[in-house]
Amino acid sequence: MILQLELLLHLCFIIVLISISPSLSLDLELGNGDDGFERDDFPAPPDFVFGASASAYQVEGAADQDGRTPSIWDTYAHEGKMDGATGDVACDQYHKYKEDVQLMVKTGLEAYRFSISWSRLIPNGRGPVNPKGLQYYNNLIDQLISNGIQPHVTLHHADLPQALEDEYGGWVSPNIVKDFTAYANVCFEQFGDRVAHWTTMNEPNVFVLGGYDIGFLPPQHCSAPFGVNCSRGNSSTEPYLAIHNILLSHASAAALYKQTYQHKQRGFIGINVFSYWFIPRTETQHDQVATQRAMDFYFGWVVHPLVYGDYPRVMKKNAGSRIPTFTSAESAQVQGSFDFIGLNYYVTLYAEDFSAALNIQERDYTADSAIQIYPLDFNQSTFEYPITPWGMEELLEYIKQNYGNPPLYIHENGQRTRRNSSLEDWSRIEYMHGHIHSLLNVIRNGSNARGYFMWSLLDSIELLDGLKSSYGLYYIDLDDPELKRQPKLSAHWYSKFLKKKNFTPHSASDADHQRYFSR
Ligand code: IFM
Repeated sequence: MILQLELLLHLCFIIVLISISPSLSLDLELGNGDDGFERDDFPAPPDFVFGASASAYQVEGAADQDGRTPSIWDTYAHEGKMDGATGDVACDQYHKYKEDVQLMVKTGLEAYRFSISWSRLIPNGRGPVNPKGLQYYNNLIDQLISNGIQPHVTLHHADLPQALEDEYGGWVSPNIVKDFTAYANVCFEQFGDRVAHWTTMNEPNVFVLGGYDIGFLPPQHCSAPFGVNCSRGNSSTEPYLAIHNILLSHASAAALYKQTYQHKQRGFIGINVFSYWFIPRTETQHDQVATQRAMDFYFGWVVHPLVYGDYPRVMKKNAGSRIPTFTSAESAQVQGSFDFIGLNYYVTLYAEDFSAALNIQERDYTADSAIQIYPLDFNQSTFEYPITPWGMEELLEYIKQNYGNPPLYIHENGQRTRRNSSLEDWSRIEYMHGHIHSLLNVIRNGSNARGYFMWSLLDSIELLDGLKSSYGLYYIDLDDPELKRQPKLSAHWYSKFLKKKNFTPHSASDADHQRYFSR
């Protein structure tokens, strides 16, 4: 009782302090206390880095400047599909990169993960390199390095050049392998003397499902009844075809890097995958089997071929002849074609058996998976993700046990809040605090994790909903012509942590913390 009263008084005290002076309260609340872990508990850079992530279309802007041509996201956004938002200006990092690097320094970031806009570097996807595009990425990389921030570069973050989509249908054509490899070659050749961490693709499983099955994301391929309002596509076959060509493109670029560049540039190449962690909706045998199937369909679709040279058995069984077969040469090239796996983890979901879907003659990927998924908290009225770091622990343990414990980066992890909501983003602090603590637990348990990148440095254009949500450490009012960056509480908190001070996110109760760390 006394303890509760003390806690209540303490919380009131914090609220009063926050309303009087945000910076004063920050120093008091984020700089004190000891919750049992700090930056130095993790390996030091370069063995382990903390950073933040972003992607070209979401932050760069300057969409039609200096020779850049449209990507499939420009087309989609200009058709009004992103709530009226476009990446035409976005956060204008193209012009404000120096300012943004200074924000990173101020925050204490050790690494910055960004992507290259293919159609800025090689307009039209193939052919001559755009000198101004080259100059921009050279400038950004140099700026990062001269400020002691490690660049981690993604080659493809959902923004395929529109020209390649128009010419041969992009990822559904095998022609893409040659063009992607040529693009990767330019990047390795031009930037590889300074960039040591290359990721070929960002979460292909998400952009393929959105773009080729349900068809609500670019390039909007789909077929009824699985997706509607698409002018082309085949939801039963194209998602499988697209992932196949993505894996072959990744493997081809990785082979090129390993054969031609790695020995002199001493870098690493990997691929990124999005994954939920799943738990069975009920304790029935059916739901338990469905939960494993969910992991095979989400995570295994991309990672199984990389580790074992083929798709998970259950995917081949359920998709039959619709999932392409690797020739033995392709399988050999794909298997082992990575130095690390990048993981985008946000939340844990329930999986429920839905084997009835397998009785339907014509199926898409979702029907083939024969599962239904649900959020953990059915009553959740807020926009924010339930905080489930224990799911990330279990996912990393699963990868360790089933996929040979590869070197791994958490490439994306972050809390979603409503755009233009409070700068006092306690839920983001609680979210990051919980996940970073969980990461430490799994590292202590032998997981081969090498870094943590929060999503995202800035409130950028959100690919999934345009202007509804934001993930940034720094708030930007996208209507402000100056696009001023303003730190949220989470930026201060991350900074305190990275600068090796102890911290305690006092807005969560001890009970909350207990809840985050165990199921
Ligand atoms: O903003 C996206 C990002 O582009 C890809 N991963 C998920 C993020 C949040 O939705």
